[in-house]
This record gives sequence, structure tokens and C-alpha cells, in this order.
Amino acid sequence: MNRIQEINFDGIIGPSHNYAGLSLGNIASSSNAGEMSYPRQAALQGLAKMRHNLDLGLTQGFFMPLDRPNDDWLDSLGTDSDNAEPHIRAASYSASAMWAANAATISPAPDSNDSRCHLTVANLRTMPHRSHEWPGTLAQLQIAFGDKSCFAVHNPVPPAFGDEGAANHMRLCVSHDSPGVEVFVYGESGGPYPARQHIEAGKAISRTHDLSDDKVLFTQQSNEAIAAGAFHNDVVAVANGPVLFAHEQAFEHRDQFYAELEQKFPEVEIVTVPADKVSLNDAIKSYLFNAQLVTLPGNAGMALILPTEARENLAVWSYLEELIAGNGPIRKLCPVDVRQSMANGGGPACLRLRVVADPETVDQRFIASPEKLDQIAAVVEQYWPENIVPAQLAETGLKDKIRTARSALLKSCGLAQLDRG
Ligand code: SUG
Repeated sequence: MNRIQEINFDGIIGPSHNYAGLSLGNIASSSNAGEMSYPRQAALQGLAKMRHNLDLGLTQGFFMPLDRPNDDWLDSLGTDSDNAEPHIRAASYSASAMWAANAATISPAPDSNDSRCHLTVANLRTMPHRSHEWPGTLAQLQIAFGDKSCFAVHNPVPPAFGDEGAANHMRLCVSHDSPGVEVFVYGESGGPYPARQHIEAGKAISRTHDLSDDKVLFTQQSNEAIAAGAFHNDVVAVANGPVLFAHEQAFEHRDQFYAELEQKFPEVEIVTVPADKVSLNDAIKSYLFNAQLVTLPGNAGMALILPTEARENLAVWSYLEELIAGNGPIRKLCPVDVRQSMANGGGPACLRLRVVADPETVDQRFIASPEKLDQIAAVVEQYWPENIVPAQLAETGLKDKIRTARSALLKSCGLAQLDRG
């Protein structure tokens, strides 16, 4: 039996989750800078989302938070967490690895000429606080996807070329286990905010993943979307199976992109949300497109796992109700509360990395079950700080608490090998 299916790996929200305003071009991050965060509540919200998706009959996995503060990174900058300047210290403490959509780019086995699933860890080089995530992420990918007959885990693209992983990558296919067309979305610099994904990175990944040219497409994210705060493509578009769900203003050369896509993948079903129904600003504020678009088991169609913020936006919710009342592929709306992550610009789709593979070929320590999620929640309840304000990051007591919390989680998940020293 072919057991290749989509597995959503969510980043467990780490004990150092805080609002330091580190991401220029990410409006939520900038506007919540300095606010009090609630790491325990944040992690529990993330776990509740995973439980919700398990209950829908989906396969769920998770990744561990990274070791923070990142002493190796501080050391390479000639400092440490006691002496670093506040913005460097904040960057070393960031829990940003929770947004697993930025962990790596994935090309499933059916797409690759060597019939293996390829994963390239993202260099995240544009934002200092994210640029030091990749070694910790790579260590986990190498364990989780260590079976070399099924997986090839690649080092990051060299840092001159920005790569933010699956957040700028879409795969269209008839079903998850059949060959797909992969779309690499990139930005061009020149606007008010950085374009984090470079075309050179997408091209490099398409080559190292051994994809055929006729199964690959490159398209530019629209400058106006980046300028309006869509710092990743997954803030304005999402794909699943044969469906592309995108805002009218998501792509710089939309008509040309759609024509190329239809030519390479004639089965595509494009659902474009018109700006006169949902403005770009409403789309970005509500994170409508940062939904997980998932295929429900048993021919039940597709569902959108949306942030509750989408339900609170009148224009967005009216559009969505109209959408599911129609005869289209999207049949169900499931709002989930991930407000703690949303306040840093990370919706339901940011929190997960999709890997299409046979779950039995993955290290089982990374695969979720209701019991394991309960066990993780108990560790979070016991060890995660209740709240943090960025000014507290200078306190040794907090540093010790964050380290103890992560170590307890690693131990409980049988992953103490990821602990420091
Ligand atoms: O890279 N926020 C993240 C949000 C990432 C969302 N991911 C996807 N769209 N896939 C970012 O901007 C904020 C950190 C801070 O300000 O403390 C932050 O890194």
C-alpha cells in the first residue's frame, strides 16, 4: 500500500517566546514590540491546534524549540548573553523557530528524479534573529529524516541568497502521493521592506532537489504585497493538492504565472480572492491566506484551518461563508486560536512544515499522538514561563528557567541528544 501522505510538523512554541519587534516588514512584530508575551499560553495554543488537526484525521508531527539564548551565535559575535547589546541579546533569545514553515523547503519523493524526499534547511539570512536558526533546525531534520533511502537533507543555500523555506514554495498535485509542480515565489528588492526570498535560492533548491524543469515554476511576489506587509508569500497565497487559493494582488505577473501554471499543470483549480471583496490590507491583518489548506480524509473535500482573527473581520468572513456555500473545493472553515503567535506575525500555516512522506519512515519521536501532546502540555504547564517582557531578557534567572524548560521537554520526548553540552 502506498502510504505517502502529508504530515504537518508544527514547531513547539519555545519558552523564550517574546515580542522584541525584530522583523522589519512584519507589521504585527513591529506593532507589538515591547509588549508582554505569554510563552506558556502560546505553547498551549500551538498544542491545541495540533490536537485539533489530529481530531480531523490528519497526520501530525512536531519539532523541538531551539536552545535559547544561542550562545554559539553570541560567541561568534565575540559576546555573551550578559554583555551583548539589547538588540543582539533579543535576537539570541528569539523563539522564532516556532514558525516551521520557514524551517526548510521540501520536495516530496514523487517530484524528484531520484525518488527521494528532499529537504533544504532555510538560511533565513535576511533577519539577524532568524539567521542563526538553521544549525539547530538542521540537527533535528537530520534525526527526524535520517533514513537516507527515503530522504536527502541538504545544507542551506549559501547566505548571499536569501531563502525562507516553504513559506515561499507551493506544490500543486492531483493527490499528495502523485508527482507535482513546484512553484518557487521570490521577491525583488527596491521597496520599503526587504524581499527575503531570492530567485537564486529557489533555482539552487530546484537543482539540488533533482526536479525536472517542466515541473518547476518561478514567479515573483508582488511588490505591493511586500510593501503592505506580506513578508512571505504564505501571507497572500496557499496551495493544496490541485487548488491554488490566492489574493488577486499576490503575484507581480499574475496572468503570466497563471497561464504557465495551467500549461504545466492543467488540472489546477485557481481560487482568486478579488480585492474588491477582501482588500490586501484586510487579507494581511486577518491572515486569511495563512490558513492551512488541508485535504480531509474520506472525500470530505478541503478545509481551511484559519486564525480566529479571520472570523473577526467582516469582509473576510462574509467572503469565506460565500466561498464554502458555493460548489468549490473548499468545504469547511475551522478557526483556531493562535493569538500569541499571531502577535508576532505567525498564523496557523507559519507554525507548520508540510512534509509529504510515509510517516513510518520518519523518526517516531517527531510524530504526534493525543497522548504525546498531553505529555508535552504537562511539561509546558510545569516549566514554561508564564510571561516575559523583552527587558527581562537580561536576567540570569530567566535564562536558567528557559534552559531548564527546554531540557525537560527534550527529556520527555526522548530527544535529550539535542540538549547542549
Ligand atoms: O519571520 N516573526 C516571524 C514570523 C514568521 C511567519 N512565518 C511565515 N509567514 N511562514 C518573521 O517575521 C517576529 C520576532 C519578534 O519580533 O520578536 C518574527 O520573527
